Amino acid sequence: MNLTILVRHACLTLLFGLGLAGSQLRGDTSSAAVAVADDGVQRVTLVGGSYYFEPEHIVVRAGVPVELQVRRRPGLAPHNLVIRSTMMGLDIEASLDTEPTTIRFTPRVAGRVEFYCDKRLLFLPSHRERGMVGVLEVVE
Ligand SMILES: [Cu+2]
Repeated sequence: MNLTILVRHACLTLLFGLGLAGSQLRGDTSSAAVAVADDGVQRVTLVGGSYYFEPEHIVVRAGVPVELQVRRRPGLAPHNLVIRSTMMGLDIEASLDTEPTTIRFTPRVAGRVEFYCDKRLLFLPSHRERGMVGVLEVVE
């Protein structure tokens, strides 16, 4: 009897552990370390939806041109992309369409900056507050 309870507990622990591992894996796929192409450009695709960015973590190199291809998932909610960092020399604000648009920039220095959607409906929380936010990480 006691053994049955013990085994059941072990099974639940295992399932819980697997569940955590699963969410960890999902988090990993949402991160993109961008490779430098033969022509010296770092190309990455960023998709916005209600209310997330995919990937939500982008890693690029400082001093190397970036081509960010952005679009949004179909839907009624308007979305945009804002990336602002005086230090990195970034001042980007672009509305997202279902058709891809290319944004070009070269981050000057290493660091981390949040990218987000600043849309909001009336008095409701902004899309950024609802989770439409990610991190652009610039490394040397
Ligand atoms: Cu939005």
